Amino acid sequence: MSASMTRRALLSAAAATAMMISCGVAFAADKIQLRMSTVATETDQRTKALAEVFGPAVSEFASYEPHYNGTLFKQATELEAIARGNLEMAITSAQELAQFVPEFSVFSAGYLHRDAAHQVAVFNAPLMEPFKQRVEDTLGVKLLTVMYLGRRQLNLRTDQEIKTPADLANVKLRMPGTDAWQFLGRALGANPVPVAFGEIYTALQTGAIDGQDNPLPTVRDSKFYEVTKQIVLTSHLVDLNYLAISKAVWDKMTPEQQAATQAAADAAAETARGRQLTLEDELVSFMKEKGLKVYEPDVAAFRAKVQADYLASDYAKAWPAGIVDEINAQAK
Ligand code: KDO
Repeated sequence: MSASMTRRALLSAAAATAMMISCGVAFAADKIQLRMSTVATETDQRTKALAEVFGPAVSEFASYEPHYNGTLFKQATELEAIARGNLEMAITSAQELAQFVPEFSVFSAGYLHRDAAHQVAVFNAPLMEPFKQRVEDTLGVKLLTVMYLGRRQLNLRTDQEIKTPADLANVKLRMPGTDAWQFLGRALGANPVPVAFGEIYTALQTGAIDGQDNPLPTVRDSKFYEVTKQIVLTSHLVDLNYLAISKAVWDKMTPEQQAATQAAADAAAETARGRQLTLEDELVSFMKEKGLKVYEPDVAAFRAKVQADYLASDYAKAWPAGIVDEINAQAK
């Protein structure tokens, strides 16, 4: 091959590459950017399902860009970020929404949702429509789907056996930072301490807190079992998160794109729910193998105190009349 032919070939290859790159850039720029911020890890079942199921399903028209471990926005600041147009998507919670739409605190109440199926039934029931509408009107946030986090259990670094709420009287229990979370900690009988999710491990390790509460898959994923001694199976909150998207971004989508985004969100949530439920069943033996004590306390005593505290609280004053009965009626 002559030198000039090699040069011509190289030049045309370079030109083709440049064209591909510029097309690619133009193509990417045409796509809807969906930055998703969460404090969850990359190995959490929900974020994994979003990356595996949601991202690919919308990839023709949107670029799904997840940011984990609170690196883009800190815990509980994501909703404001969406409201201000600085973020497109987040995994949020009823406790966070309650800061802006007080009646959402009903979905943060302990011993209310029975299980994962109950969460889905409630989210899709007509009773949920005014809640979703208020979030759209107040924050410009659309709640796409409900994600199952799991049954929250107490996970302590102390040895003392916990039977009833009275046994938690002097326990410094880490709860997430918002008021609705702190209230749950007090309703359990503990002394709640606000700590961001990403700081729990160190706080347990150093003894800044006596314990934390999260579902077993989270205890394993974030390795809290390494720095704790026991798990008390209170199941005090069948916890949920919502996948949230900016309403402004949603409104710019075509009806076909909206339908695809909705279906992708539901499919990812369904995948994650199945995996999370399987893990919850398996992880009791995992925790025991790791040397933790795992046992049931007097759950009826916890349920009675927690439910009574919620019903007597200021939160309950913001709940629409009859809503607890309507939520209960969605349970199978
Ligand atoms: C937590 O901070 O304990 C919590 O479980 C609260 C949930 O609402 C959710 O934010 C969750 O953290 C993260 O998704 C990490 O699992």
